Amino acid sequence: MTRSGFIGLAGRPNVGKSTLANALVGSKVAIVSDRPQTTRRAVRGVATARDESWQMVLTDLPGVQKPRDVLTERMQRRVERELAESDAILFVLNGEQGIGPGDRFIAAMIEAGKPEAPVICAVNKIDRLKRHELVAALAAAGELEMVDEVFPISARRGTGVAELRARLAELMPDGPLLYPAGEHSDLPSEIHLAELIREQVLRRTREEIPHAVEVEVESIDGRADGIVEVRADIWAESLSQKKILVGRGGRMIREIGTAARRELERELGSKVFLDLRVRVREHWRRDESLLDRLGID
Ligand SMILES: Nc1nc2c(ncn2[C@@H]2O[C@H](COP(=O)(O)OP(=O)(O)OP(=O)(O)O)[C@@H](O)[C@H]2O)c(=O)[nH]1
Ligand SMILES: [Mg+2]
Repeated sequence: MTRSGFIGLAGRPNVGKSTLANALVGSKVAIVSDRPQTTRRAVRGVATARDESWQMVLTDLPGVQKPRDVLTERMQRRVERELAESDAILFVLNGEQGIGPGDRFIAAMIEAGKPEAPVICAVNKIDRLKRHELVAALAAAGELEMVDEVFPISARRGTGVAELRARLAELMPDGPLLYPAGEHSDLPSEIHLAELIREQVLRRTREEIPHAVEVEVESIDGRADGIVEVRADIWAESLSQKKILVGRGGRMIREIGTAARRELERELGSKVFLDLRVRVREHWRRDESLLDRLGID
């Protein structure tokens, strides 16, 4: 008999949920950046045992914070729905920062949403902690009433990830494998490639720009010469943002394009021609039909 199930990742923005999802899956399913609210869409990452005795489907979710607009409202509702349907909840804390009001808000949300699912707490970024700080962080996590077990980890370095994965696998209910064993993610390739481009934008921009930018891949075409042609638009919400993204003499967009092309080549395993344009689309974050099309629900 095999075991399989769903695990929802919850936690404040920037605590390392996507880094952890990638580490548990063993493949890059979600983009990572040091800008808060990097993740906008729920991404399912699939981890399967080598002997195919279990499978867990990890749903990497946007970091929870107070909704500001239609985009963040949608993100929040999705988190609540996903957690309600999970077989186990992985609650991620930033061990560096202690437990704050944001963490308590999420703890209350988990408790209200699905009290019967086991809640595993991962205290992340322990690579940054001194021994006594680690002890204090683990004790604080253990005091949260809804938390059943606590695991110290460094998602970035991989410390403690194997132990956490083994425990999560034990918590999966009996059931058939839900995805083919070689599959790591459920994202359509247009969206995954758009995310890889957006990751490069996030790395190079600050303040309101990371929140204002969205990327849409228009087409992916394999040419006869083996090169894959990818056309994509980067949207800004204003002309001044567009100017920053293009940069003086087009320098910024060239840098983004070169870095993104390398990422796409690694992902697709072939040479890529990337045609990248910056466009202005005012208030896209409030445009419900557009958010639908982008798969942000
Ligand atoms: N030092 C250290 N940094 C980490 C670790 N895990 C993640 N980070 C960094 O923390 C930042 C945020 O990581 P993400 O994985 O994007 O965080 P997230 O929780 O998915 O953030 P949102 O999608 O915005 O909610 C990135 O700069 C990561 O490299 C870790 O174990 N140690
Ligand atoms: Mg994330």
